[in-house]
Amino acid sequence: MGKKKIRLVHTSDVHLGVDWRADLSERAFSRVIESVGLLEADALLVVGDVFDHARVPDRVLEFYLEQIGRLQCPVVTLPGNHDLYHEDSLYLREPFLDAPPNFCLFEDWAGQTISLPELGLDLWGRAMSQHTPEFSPLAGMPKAAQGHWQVALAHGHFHFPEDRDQRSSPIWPEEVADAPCDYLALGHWERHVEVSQRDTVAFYSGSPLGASPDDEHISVNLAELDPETGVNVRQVFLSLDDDPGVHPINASEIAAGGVR
Ligand SMILES: [Mn+2]
Repeated sequence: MGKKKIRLVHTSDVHLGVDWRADLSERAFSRVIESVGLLEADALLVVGDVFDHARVPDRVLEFYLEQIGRLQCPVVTLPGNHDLYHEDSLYLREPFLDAPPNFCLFEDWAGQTISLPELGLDLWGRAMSQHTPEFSPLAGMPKAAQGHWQVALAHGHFHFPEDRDQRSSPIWPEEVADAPCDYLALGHWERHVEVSQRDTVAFYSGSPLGASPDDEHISVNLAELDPETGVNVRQVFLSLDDDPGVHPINASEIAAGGVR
């Protein structure tokens, strides 16, 4: 069977539980959840730093899971450096025992594939236990299975060729170029940035609010994987208010001040 056309919403760095604007980060994530339906996406990818720190109260964990429970489609979460996966990880706390069935989490430090056979999609990522220069988010990515899309999730710092400083969780241009995936969904940076190399399409989504030119919109990445036209990724903005009639808009409309 050949690949089919699928659409993925990609977000990261939501920082739920952040002290200085906890309410806003929750509203933003709730709009990310609604974007999945508005954009008719097949799955939601949350690429690290969902939570701002490991001591967020259970209420914040419950909020995240409740929001995921609003969707029918898979929601795949990769731990980041603010919400590490280790023995004391917040992902091992009680609320996660009651996670909705569509909640999927990368838990393997060496890397694991989460397969969504109904979409012909394999998702690969490594759970981060330590944010250090030695942790290599892309190391060990397997070859794509024939007839499946392979999308990789990675939370780390992309080093442009001219970068000289050694940062934690590094992602190098050559690694991206050689990565055997159709789309590399990145997290860790606040803003939306494309870092595609050769044939590998790679984007940071930016945080829902951090990539926005104001605090009245959120943005997400919409990745469309089409067997005929290839992989197309664009940044989509939505109004932060929950008027059910709002429709996705684009950045230039916001820049022009034409959207309320
Ligand atoms: Mn991060």
